[in-house]
Amino acid sequence: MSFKFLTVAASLVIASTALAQTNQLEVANAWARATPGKAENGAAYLTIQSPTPDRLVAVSSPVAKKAELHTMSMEGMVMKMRPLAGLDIPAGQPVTLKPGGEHIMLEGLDAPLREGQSFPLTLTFDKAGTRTVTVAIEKPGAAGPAAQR
Ligand SMILES: [Cu+2]
Repeated sequence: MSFKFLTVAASLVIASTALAQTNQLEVANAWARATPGKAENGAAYLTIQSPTPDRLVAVSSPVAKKAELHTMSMEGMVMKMRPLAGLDIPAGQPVTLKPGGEHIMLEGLDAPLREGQSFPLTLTFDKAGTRTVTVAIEKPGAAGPAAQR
């Protein structure tokens, strides 16, 4: 008589993370559309990722008199923009500001945003403090950032 021992190896598969581990809040892929000559306003877009919950509370840029966090939504057939007091950044989940949604409004541009140029943008977070990123200016009507640089 022989017993067959089935050894159930409780194999704890520890998934190795291929993703870049960040231990602090990061802002990436900041971009804006070029603006036509007389436009006084522009918008900037970017992606924010944080390992811990945080909140974007203020934005500023030297190229505009005022920078504001905005949200955009359809109300009936009309696109409406509203200022936001802040934007929550959940832990570990990238938050992307993009055309048609949340964006950073640049009001009172000193000069048109020209394709190929860039400008600095400073974001202030509740916990992570400030981050200054370089915003790449893409062509008018661009749908997203060009190849990551
Ligand atoms: Cu806006």
